Amino acid sequence: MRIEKYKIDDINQQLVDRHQRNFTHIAADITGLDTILEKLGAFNIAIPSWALGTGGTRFGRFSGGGEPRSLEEKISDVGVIHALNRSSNSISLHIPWDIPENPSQIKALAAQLGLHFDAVNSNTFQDQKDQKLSYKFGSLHHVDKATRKQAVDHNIEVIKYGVQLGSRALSVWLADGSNFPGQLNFRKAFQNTLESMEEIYSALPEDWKVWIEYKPYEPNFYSTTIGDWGQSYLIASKLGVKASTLVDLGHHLQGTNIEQIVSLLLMEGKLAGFHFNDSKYGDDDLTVGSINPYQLFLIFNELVEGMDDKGMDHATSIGWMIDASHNVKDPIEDLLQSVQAIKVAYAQALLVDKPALLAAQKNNDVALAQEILQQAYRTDVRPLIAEASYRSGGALDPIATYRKLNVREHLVKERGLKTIATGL
Ligand code: RM4
Ligand code: MN
Ligand code: MN
Repeated sequence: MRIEKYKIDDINQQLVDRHQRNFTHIAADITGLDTILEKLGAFNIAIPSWALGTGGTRFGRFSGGGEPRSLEEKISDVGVIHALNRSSNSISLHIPWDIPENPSQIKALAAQLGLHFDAVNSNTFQDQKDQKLSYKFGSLHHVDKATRKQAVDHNIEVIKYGVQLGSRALSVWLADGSNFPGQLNFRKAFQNTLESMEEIYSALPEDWKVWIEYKPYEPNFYSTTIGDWGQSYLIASKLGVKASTLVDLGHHLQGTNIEQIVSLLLMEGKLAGFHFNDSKYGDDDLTVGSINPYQLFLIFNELVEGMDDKGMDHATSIGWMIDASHNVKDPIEDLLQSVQAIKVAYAQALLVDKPALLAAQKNNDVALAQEILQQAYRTDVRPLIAEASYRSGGALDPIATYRKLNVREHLVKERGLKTIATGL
């Protein structure tokens, strides 16, 4: 399904007076308003192909209606999201959940909707049908060389798909680890992983990057071979300039200071980008900003400060992606909420009075430093996001517009009530 622009414009007309009042109110207090709106307009967040169907838990999956049944339909759903918010102009594929049978056709379809392909994700955490060797005891770290090679070859194949689609990065997340003390020799597991990654690294095209994700536990509960940012960073720095560390917000133990990790990775030029989501307990993959929006703001505060310090372009220097999966919400609404939450945090970070914060830090004025951050955090920046979206031809209120246009009802008519989505 495609949303024609005039339909969005019609609904915007109904909302625009109220929006103008709110926007004028906040705009009056903002210095550099146009630059902020331009930055917000340029900021896009990639949508993962696996988030467009209703997710499940290990106990079951309750499918929603009108879910995409093919890669083409997933791309079409990202097209819907992008038409509404003008901030989701790319899609990230997970191979083999989404094998592009005809890459040039897929690429053309995406281009028609103003979309391109973000990082491609490999998958060596599940055994696929007809797979020769099992990943039960790991993939790139496996004790058996032939199994490692199979996993390396898979990653190289994923790069090949990515090249055909115009992607520029391979994202690697490994489930490799152990469940019990004694199961694994940590050093050997690490060395094997490094060697395997070296082979993958040498297959990267000139202008490609490899992003290495870490995660402390699950599915393994005693050790994970790339379990934290230090281990990812170690591999990334041994590999070279094309390798860096990907931060998935849900992949930290409770209480971890993620913003500090982000700040240092950025300082070292080793921050690949993000998998945004939110969590209460672990890798919950909840809607971004639904549990701890202040943490998200603090992360963006470090990002903006760190990127500005290095003269990096906010929109394009690192990878921005959502990695979430839901079992109770309409996935499109959920993704619209996630993108909105990311943009809110970004806008708030842009509002932080940097010179004042620097001065407060210099004077050890702790109370003032907190005031400055919270002044920005407590500003209702939603009219800024709406204005940026409006100026780019998007909806003032993407979710309200999605509902008014009965998009899900149309999708159910088109695709049926019960569909089996691929992937998660
Ligand atoms: C993992 C990790 C990966 C994602 C899979 C589906 O926990 O976050 O990025 O590809 O889940
Ligand atoms: Mn992830
Ligand atoms: Mn995850």
